[in-house]
Amino acid sequence: MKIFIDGKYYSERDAKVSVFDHGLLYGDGIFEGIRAYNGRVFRLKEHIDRLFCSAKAILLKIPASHAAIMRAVVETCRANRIRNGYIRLVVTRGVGTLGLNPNRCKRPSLIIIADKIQLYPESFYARGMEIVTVPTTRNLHNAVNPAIKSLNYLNNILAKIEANHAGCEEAIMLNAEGFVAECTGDNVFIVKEGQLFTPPLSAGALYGITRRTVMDIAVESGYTVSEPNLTRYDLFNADECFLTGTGAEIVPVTKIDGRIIGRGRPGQITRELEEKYHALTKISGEPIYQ
Ligand code: PXG
Repeated sequence: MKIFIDGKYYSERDAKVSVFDHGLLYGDGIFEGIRAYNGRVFRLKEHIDRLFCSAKAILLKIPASHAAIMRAVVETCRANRIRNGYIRLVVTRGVGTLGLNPNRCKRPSLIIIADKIQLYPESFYARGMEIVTVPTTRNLHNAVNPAIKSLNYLNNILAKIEANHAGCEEAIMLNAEGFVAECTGDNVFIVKEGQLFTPPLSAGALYGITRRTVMDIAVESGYTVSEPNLTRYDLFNADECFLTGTGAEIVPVTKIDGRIIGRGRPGQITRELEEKYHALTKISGEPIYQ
């Protein structure tokens, strides 16, 4: 595997960052998780847009232009002969001194890893997955804003551990007011009486790129999509529920906190959206090979 670090490629063994990098010392940095399908990088522009928005929010100056990062992602995929895979893009604050001061970091580091994707088990897609709500809440907007895809994911990791303790692979996180925000690495949707609902971004959800894509597909297919505040009650009484994310794509949910959702199997609208999403991933994206 060839890993891109600040303009050069390194083998897996030699791809290293300093112990003085503030990405490691303080989680001071940002990332993106992107997928390649069928020789194309899916929604690349949108991921790089979000990377720049995260950077702006944490006052990090990315040491490359939007276009240069797009090119570097495509080139790293090509260098690794990726047709279908997963790309992790990381920008750290860079090497500094012990102490929080980001001004001591001379230059941010840009890392690109293009690898295979680790997926949820096939049975989750075939039969639906069971999830739980957990005690750890989503961060407040005036703390580390949950819209920032920062390297500080400890809040989500704690929620994931809580889900694992309950025997589940994913957690529904509520915000401090008790409204549904999202999962630890996926956005959440419900279907009720033929309409789609997903929590508003103001509830503390990440501006998910799969979320946006699924909303667009649903509207094109004639469904109404709205973004009201949702409570656990709304989830329990939904006809269908599914999660969206770059890694998960669209995964049906059939049980939440012990309550069976709808008929206890993946719903019809969920299936229709899955099919349309997969069709789109096959034909859309930035070509890796000319
Ligand atoms: N919410 C959170 C908190 C996320 O981290 C999503 C929603 C879905 O967003 P996209 O844009 O992917 O539709 C994410 C993204 C991982 C991993 O290793 C998870 C994500 C991204 C990359 C890697 O589990 N989730």
